Amino acid sequence: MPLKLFGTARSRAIRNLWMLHELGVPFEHVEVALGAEGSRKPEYLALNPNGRVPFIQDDGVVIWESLAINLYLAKKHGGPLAPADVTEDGLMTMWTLWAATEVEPMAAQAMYNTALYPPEQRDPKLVAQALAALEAPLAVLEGALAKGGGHLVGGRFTVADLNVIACVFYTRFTPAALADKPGVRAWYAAGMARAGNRSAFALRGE
Ligand SMILES: N[C@@H](CCC(=O)N[C@@H](CS)C(=O)NCC(=O)O)C(=O)O
Repeated sequence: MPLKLFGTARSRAIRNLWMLHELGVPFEHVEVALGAEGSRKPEYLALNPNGRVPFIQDDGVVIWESLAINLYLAKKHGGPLAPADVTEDGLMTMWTLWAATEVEPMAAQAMYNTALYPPEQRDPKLVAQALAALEAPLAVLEGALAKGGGHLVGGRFTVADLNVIACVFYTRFTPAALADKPGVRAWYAAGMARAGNRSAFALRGE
């Protein structure tokens, strides 16, 4: 049975669609919507009790958490995106958890309050607060990319770059966040231009 990915492309499932296209792994995409009409229906709650997407079913196991799914896929299928050894594995896990904790929450706050919430619910104060909180981690990222020759681990594009770009993606409605980060901008643009990324984002019409 091929791997099954559950979750609409207009959700964090886009991260896994990107990864699966990079790897060229055959998979079935189950376009589950968000909430009561989708991810919270009993048949999906039975697979992911969080009621959220994405999640995968692979070899009889269900794995949720979009960024963890990508680390799993990298290690399972190998190749240049995957860790070559335990040191790279540690670094890729480090960058992934860093993105999930230091970047994603604040970037999401900026994104929702700039573009995704209905206009009357957007709070510019929260956007300013989020951008201020992102300054330090994005400076760390700029420095790491300068040191790493434009990549985070191993001098090549890996799942670490993919997972971190997937979180930096949430700053796309607040370009001020990256205004003084030319290294981050170039790395982000190169990642988003990759063939695997384009094939995945085509599913969102982007
Ligand atoms: N940390 C989780 C977050 C998953 C998540 O919040 N998914 C959203 C879509 S991007 C969702 O399913 N929302 C619907 C709901 O919570 O009912 C991950 O990265 O997979």
